[in-house]
Amino acid sequence: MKIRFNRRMFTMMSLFSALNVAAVLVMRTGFHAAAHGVEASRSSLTSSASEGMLFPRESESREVRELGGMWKFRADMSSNRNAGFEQQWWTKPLEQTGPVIDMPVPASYNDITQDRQLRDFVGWAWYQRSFYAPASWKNVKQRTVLRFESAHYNTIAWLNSKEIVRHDGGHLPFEADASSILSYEVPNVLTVAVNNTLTPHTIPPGTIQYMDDPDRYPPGYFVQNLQMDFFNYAGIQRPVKLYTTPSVYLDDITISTDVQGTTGYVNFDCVIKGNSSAVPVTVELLDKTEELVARVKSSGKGQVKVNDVTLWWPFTMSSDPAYLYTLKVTVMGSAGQSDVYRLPVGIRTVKVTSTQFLINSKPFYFRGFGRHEDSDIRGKGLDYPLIAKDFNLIKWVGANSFRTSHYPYAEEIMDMCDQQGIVVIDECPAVGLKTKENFSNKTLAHHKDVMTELVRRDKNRPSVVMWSVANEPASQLPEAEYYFKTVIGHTKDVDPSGRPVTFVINQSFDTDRGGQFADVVCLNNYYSWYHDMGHLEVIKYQAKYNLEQWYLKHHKPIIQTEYGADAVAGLHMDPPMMFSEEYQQEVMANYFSVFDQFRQQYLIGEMIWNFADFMTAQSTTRVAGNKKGIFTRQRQPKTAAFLLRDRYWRLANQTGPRNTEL
Ligand code: BDP
Repeated sequence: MKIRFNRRMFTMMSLFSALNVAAVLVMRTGFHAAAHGVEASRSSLTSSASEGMLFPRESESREVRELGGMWKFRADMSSNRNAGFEQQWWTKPLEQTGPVIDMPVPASYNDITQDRQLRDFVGWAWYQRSFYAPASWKNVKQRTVLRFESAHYNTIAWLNSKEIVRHDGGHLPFEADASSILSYEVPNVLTVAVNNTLTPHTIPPGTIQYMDDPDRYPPGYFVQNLQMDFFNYAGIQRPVKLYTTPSVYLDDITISTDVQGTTGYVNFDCVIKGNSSAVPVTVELLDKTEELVARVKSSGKGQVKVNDVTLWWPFTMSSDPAYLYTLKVTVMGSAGQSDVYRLPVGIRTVKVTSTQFLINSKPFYFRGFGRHEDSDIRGKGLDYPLIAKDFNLIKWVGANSFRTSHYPYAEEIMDMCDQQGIVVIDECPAVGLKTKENFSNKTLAHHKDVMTELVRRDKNRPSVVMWSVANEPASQLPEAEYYFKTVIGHTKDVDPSGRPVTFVINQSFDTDRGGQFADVVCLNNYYSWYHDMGHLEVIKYQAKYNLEQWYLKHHKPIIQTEYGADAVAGLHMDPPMMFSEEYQQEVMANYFSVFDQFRQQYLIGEMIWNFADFMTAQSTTRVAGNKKGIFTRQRQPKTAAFLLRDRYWRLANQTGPRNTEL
């Protein structure tokens, strides 16, 4: 991606992280540094990490309202990208600052217009909209929370010209209590600035490279280099919501489940806020038909016992997969006002041995995908028709799992996984940690924050069976050893349910230093694609040798988390050549023959790269994006999809009762 900036902008971007840029800009416009600077925003991140982040769900005590639709939008195209801060755009209607366009929320802004500059824009993009708050919200006995399901990458939001929240990092939610800032008789104005700059210390990292040669580049020319293989889509990509709770409310709940014989156990730990003294909490477990299974009164911590439990099983492992109970939590507030929150709960266990991955004590074989949140026009914007289509395709193929490569997916997607029995390896956005700088203490501290936020968000989900703390880091570097020991250890500390933790490796078994800390070895390789090009016959040898060596080294189960080949839909070549549909099929068939040798041993899964074609930065190896999908970007099957479908259903039939007719 090539972007033109002047030298001053480059200096600021390269010297300071996106967040620091905000701080510098604000200081230059005369605000008090301590209140608006880096330290202030860091501490607000830390304090928000200590609060709950329960997905907003409606109930008799809670209202949820989405602020979706067309917002006013202006990318700050000023040469230093500083105009928004210099002119304080959050203090006035955005259209009074200059030209604005309509921008849908949620969506990435990059592919909405015909403007190449906006597609490849780096810097602050400004959004604004107004809304009315109903009079019923003007009530001291309740609070109204403003929530962003995510915005990419660094965000500052102002409500009625007052800064209300800022957040460092994409793909994860953040929120703030808006009660004291809301207006009632007049419209409320919400302004949001989002900066997509990636630096060596952001997750994912990136760099700005300055092109100094005046004979070859215009003055001030530089490029933003990505260290990942997907387009850096940006903007408010997931819903913005307002939701209410009573003033005494359930802030967080952590559950873990266990099974002994035919009895299930749900351990719960509630955090109640809004009252200094302990308040009574009633926890009820309801079955699928809303029948009461058990009721426990406590001060927030306890256990629910379920006789003749119906377990949460992955898709195709039971005739009734993905069974969800509802944990209804009622917090008794003052003056008879109670808060009610309903958490879907799947009762299941997860265990890893040296050769197996056990769900409910049964061996689980991951038949899945690496995926992306990616589609035409929307970029990474949340889109319900796309979500529904993708889940239909996942099940049509007979898959039972995917990895959220390479960042946490929307909670609306995670809900579908819980409800449909699709097992998830939940990955954080640490993709492309390649340099020593990417393993600095600064990155490590941020990486730990990100894992805390991810676990806080997804800890109660039955579909999530393992955390992935990174994809393809330079794990051969000496720095990587302490780094992965620390991030994996931290992730285990913050997830009391004890899920296994991994990261995805593309280094060689004899140089990698991080795999020793992972519970499962996850491997990516592209035999006969990135090397031995065109030589399909080497796959059987190289894939076999690699699996054997990794197992010998760690004696841990292995998942092939990526393999595959690009295929341009409709390009046919026989004998197969690279980029043809036939070549993609042959790569798969050769890998399958190796997988079949190790499936009964220690190979516990295969995830093809990728579910669908997706957009990347421009390069000679990419034909308008990465074409390794078995579906096109428009979700039409390539021939490979039929091959995979044949295999996945065959494997499904060997391992358990399937619940869909072929
Ligand atoms: C792997 C990466 C993935 C890429 C894929 C590829 O994990 O993000 O898209 O290779 O090159 O290295 O297709």
